[in-house]
Amino acid sequence: MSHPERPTVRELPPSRVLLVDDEDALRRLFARLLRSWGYEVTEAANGTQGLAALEASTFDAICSDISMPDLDGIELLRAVRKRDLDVPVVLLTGAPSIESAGEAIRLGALDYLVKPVDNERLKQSMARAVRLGRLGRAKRAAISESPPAGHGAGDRAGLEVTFEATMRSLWMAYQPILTRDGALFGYEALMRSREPALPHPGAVLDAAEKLDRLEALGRRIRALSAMQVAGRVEVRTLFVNLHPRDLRDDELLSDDSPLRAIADRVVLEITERATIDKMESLAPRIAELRSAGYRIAIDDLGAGYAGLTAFAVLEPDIVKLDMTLIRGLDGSRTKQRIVGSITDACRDLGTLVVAEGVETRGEWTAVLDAGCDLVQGYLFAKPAEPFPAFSWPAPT
Ligand code: G
Ligand code: MN
Repeated sequence: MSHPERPTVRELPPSRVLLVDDEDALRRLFARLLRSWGYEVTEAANGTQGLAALEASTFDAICSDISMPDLDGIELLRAVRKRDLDVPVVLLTGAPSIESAGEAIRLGALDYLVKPVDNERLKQSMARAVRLGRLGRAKRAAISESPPAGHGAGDRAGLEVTFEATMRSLWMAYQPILTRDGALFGYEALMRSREPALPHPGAVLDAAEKLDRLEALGRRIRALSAMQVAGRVEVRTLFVNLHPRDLRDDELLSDDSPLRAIADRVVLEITERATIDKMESLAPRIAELRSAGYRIAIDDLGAGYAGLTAFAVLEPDIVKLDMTLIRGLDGSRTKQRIVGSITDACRDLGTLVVAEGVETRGEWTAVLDAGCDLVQGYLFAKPAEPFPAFSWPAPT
């Protein structure tokens, strides 16, 4: 039979507090208080004893007097920080001074209380100290048990290591883009990572942005895809995604650039999501890229930005409709109207329209009805290692 009073939450062991004060009577009083609040207390009569206790075991928090002979509270705090211990320290003083308060803050004391200390104030202060101390311990335990990836994005050094591993593990997936008749038009190159800590392209881009490595990432992506496509003459057209930052990289135009060497087969995809600001200043750059032989596509058209700025400035050779417009196109009159008017406008301008993210036969039929020139999506082929085959199912 189970015990009805058994607690459902696992009980934590009592938090451990190191109490340092050279006045015996006062120390005993504080110790009694701390124990009455449920802490396990170790007493030290001065800073040197306190330091010895810290070397012998771990504590969740320290409560220390400041003025003590030999090693005082500030010196103790300094010694603690020098040992890389981030245990929270609450300082008590009978003789407050601006100097000691300033030094306490600089060394990261959690609190600075003036004697006679209000019990309730001390109780709150110690509760906070112990909570933080426990958190610090849990974090250190988690870090020491997990590989560098576990350090999380907050740890720059860890992120750098992970990012370098990602750069080495980078590979390009390709997804076919097909004509209305099911002929191969080209492939879109899509960045993929084998690094478990940064598995998604979005996470790789975020890390590159945080580390200011977007340029290196973009160059690697372009070099890899250019290398894989250069010798494959059957790949007539290669679609490459550019981060808005890549537009500024002169490498795209350099004679040594592997992509530039095949520029007349390359369509640069510029996402509508990010280029909306400073669009005008892009115009000269786009012109340069065009004269180098590249074609330009607007990616993710209709992803939420209603304006036509991107269209007017880029004068794209190709537009790629955002997947959200394609999803359920067969069932939505509104989406059909939007897609239909885009394809009408593009026909007049001589711009080809790609329907991206076609997943079902129904969507496919609707895409053809709406007048899209090119199709891409899981229905035909998922992105895969170079160069995936595709299927051409009979439309419904
Ligand atoms: O932003 P951009 O349009 O470049 O993103 C293309 C992404 O869409 C790729 O990561 C690719 O894997 C994914 N994708 C390609 N085809 C489909 C599809 O049919 N359905 C869905 N949900 N995603 C797709
Ligand atoms: Mn794209």
